[in-house]
Amino acid sequence: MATETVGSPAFIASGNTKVYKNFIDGEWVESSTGETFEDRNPADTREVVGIFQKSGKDDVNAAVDAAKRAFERWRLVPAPRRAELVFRAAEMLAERKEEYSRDMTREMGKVIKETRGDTQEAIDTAYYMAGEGRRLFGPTTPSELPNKFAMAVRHPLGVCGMITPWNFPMAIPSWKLLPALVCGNTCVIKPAQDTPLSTFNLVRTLTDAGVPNGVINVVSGFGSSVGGPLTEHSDVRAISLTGSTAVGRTVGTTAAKSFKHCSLELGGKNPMIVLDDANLELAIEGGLWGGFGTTGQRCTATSRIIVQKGVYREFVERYVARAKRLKVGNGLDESVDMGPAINEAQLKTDLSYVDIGKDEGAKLVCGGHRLEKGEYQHGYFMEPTVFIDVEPKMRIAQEEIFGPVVSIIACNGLEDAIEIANGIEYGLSSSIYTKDVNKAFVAMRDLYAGITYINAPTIGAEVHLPFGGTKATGNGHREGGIGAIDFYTEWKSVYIDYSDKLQKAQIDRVD
Ligand code: UN1
Repeated sequence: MATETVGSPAFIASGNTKVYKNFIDGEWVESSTGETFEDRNPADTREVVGIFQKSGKDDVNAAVDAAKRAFERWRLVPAPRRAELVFRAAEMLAERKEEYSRDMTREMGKVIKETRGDTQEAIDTAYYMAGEGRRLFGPTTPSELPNKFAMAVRHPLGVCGMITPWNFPMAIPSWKLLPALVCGNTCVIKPAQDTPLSTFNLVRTLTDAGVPNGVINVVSGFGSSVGGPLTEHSDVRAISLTGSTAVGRTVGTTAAKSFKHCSLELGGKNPMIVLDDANLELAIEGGLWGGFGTTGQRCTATSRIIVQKGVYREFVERYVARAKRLKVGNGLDESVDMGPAINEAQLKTDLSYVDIGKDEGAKLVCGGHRLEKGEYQHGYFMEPTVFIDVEPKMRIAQEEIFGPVVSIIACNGLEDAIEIANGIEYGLSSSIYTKDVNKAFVAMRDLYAGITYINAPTIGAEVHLPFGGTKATGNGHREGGIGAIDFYTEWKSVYIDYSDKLQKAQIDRVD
């Protein structure tokens, strides 16, 4: 097991609470600012899960310098060898899965079943990317000239900066770190300030598996003092951010100034269409899981359900009855369906959208309140909330809330549903419930989003397929699958002339 004893270099004990350090050049170090911040349990804010370094620009600079030096060695380690370390980390993560999942529920709040899934997603990514170490294929192709050979090879970029969110505290860091490592890059990661422990757990596992000093560096802290300097740093060649569309706009603009590769995975307002011929029970179950799983705090959350008029009343009645029965509570209790919001600011946002929805004239039929009594008094809990008779242009149907608030919209049929589904600024995930194969294929073609599910809700992406979206959801890159390898490498075309003559490509041609 990975349980640390007090006196570990990774942290020092302060009473019952561990003070975690930054990880730079293979050393656990305190931040140059001398300041720290607390990682508290959102289900019970009396519990401090850990104390972390509140780092600044000097820490970012030290981490980037270390990563830059390490790159000179790491890029020369053969890719299959780099991948073996990632494979070993997968095996170790699998052994540590329960411990790390419990840590994650304590720092993030989502229920233990889901944090086990999050850790599993990092394990899956590690096994998948370990395999890529023996591929990293590039094309070879005939040259247009005699006695000349042509091929394209993948090269690493150098130092890659990563800024990760709190909703998938281990899975999303793994989507970024593991392909970057296999491709031969070195990394500086800034974990979300609400959930740094899970990133530390992942990085410690990679280090235990043998990833050398300086190849991965962790600098904890806040966006302005860590994320900003990382994005601006001239030695950082790529930035990968998962976060809000507003932050993405800033990071993208800043990264563009120094021509960094930049991957942005941003907001969503994901529609699930339910047609008259759908298996209604399946759609209800899917809509509950997609809407209230992770307390609605997924970029892929099913935040809009668009239901055809023939089944609208029945769907609403049964969906709401089930939503009312969901058990809210501390995610470490296996019987709980939905944990708290991540923090007070998020809870306030969620509740503010309840007022917005009511003011806009949508009908609140479930939830809408903070839960504050008894077992809830020390956490950021809220009832699963459902609005019905929502108009497509209302703010609750347009804006990403990132909480347990579902908007149900009536539609006339497939065409109308697709128009409503696409009528937002985002394009991450989408779904349709129908038994009609023709309608399913039309939806696959016409839903303008990076992901479409048929007869499943908008969540549940697998790591070997592209993950990302259209419009304000991103800037055209995809995580997961081969897209990640594309992002963390750049092409070099190589021409080898064995003719012993000067050959001039297009110039030599005689028509
Ligand atoms: C997210 O929505 O923020 O697709 C990430 C899923 C997970 C990842 C979601 N594998 O549900």
